Amino acid sequence: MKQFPKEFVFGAATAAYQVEGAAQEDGRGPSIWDVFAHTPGKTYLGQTGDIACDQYHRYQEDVRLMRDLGLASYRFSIAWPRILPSGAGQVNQAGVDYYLRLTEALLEQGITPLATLYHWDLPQPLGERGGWTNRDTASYFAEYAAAVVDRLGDRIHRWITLNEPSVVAYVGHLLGQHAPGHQDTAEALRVAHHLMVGHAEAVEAIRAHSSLAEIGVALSLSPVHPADAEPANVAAASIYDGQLNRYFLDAVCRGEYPQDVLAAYGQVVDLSYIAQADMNLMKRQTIDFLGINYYFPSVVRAGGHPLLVETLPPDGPVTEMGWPIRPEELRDLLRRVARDYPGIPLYVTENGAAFADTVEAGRVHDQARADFLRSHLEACLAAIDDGVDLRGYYVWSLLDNFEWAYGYSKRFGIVYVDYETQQRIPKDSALWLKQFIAAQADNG
Ligand code: IFM
Repeated sequence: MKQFPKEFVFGAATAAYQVEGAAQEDGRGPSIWDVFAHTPGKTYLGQTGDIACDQYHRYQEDVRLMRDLGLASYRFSIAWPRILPSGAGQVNQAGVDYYLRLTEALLEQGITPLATLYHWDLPQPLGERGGWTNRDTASYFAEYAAAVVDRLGDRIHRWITLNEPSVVAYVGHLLGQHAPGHQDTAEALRVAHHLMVGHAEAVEAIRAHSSLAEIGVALSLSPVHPADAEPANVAAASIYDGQLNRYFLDAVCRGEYPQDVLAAYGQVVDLSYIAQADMNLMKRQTIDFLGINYYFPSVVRAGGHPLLVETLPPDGPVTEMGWPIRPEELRDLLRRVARDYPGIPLYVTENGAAFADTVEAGRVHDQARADFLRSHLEACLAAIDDGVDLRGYYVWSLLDNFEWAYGYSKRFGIVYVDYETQQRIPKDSALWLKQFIAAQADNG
């Protein structure tokens, strides 16, 4: 295999609610995910993130694991309700201290922190005031971002505002499978817009509070293909691509929304909440890098609902999530983004796979995951060869963790977690990745 550029960053990613646990410790307030997960019937077997991987208490062990694997960077998220238990107002110093401890531990090992400010754990008090349907939440988010950057910005220089705003909007507010569990088209579209305003307000606030900050956003991007050449299906694929991908890409990279998507939305909902002043704000903000979370592409045909398409079942190999394994599409996606939004450095901020792992004599033989990682890293290399300015790759995830509505039933980690004992076991894929990273360094 060819070599990655010397400065290419190999990292691993997690998110606060999925790994930290300690849900009620040191003044952390409740989030919409605490409430959702504790509502009967919302998650697999009613599982919650109360304990998760207990990283809150075990971060030192996890940092040592990262060092042993040769990872250069850790992407984690900061829990808004640890910093501001009511969502706004008084900062909870104990929450800040946790992230100071984690960051210090990373820096001591030469591991660069990449902090996500919002990975879905909205403080419940803000949820009760409408959450992201309320325009005020965007401003509260910027205040929270400023409070965090004031306290951690001397040590953390790379920030991601939002993780996967499309998932927040559509899975949380249209499909109802994530917190807050609503199923309302108009609400989902309003949320999508307010997230983009929140991103823009946060970028402005972070820049005002730190001259060192490099700011990006992590978008979940999924290539969309029509099932066939039927004009209705081609049109549906194009709008779905606009809804999932272009809406968010255009907002963060160009400060505007795609006209065809606005026209489609305008047919089903009143878009008068999109204020010109907010669009002007979005236009003024730029990002320093774009994070791409890539898992799988979709093949679709027109569905019954103007904004919901029918997704065809995958026809090749799939992961434990039922997601098709298509590494070549990552190369195409990176090329497309680099072509359509030139001049923005890219990172793959999430990529990985769930498989049904088992422990045998103290080892986890997850060859399928190692193959998945190898093929997707090859796709990254090919994209770099094509001229794409790709600067890093973060595997999702460092650890098996709380997979949202699926609870602990899906394992995405390169490190196995025994949830009874909290024992960590690096899987074969982690050992493969370690060798791969070491070989890159040796040849560099
Ligand atoms: O676990 C999630 C993560 O929180 C966001 N991106 C997708 C992952 C796998 O579903």
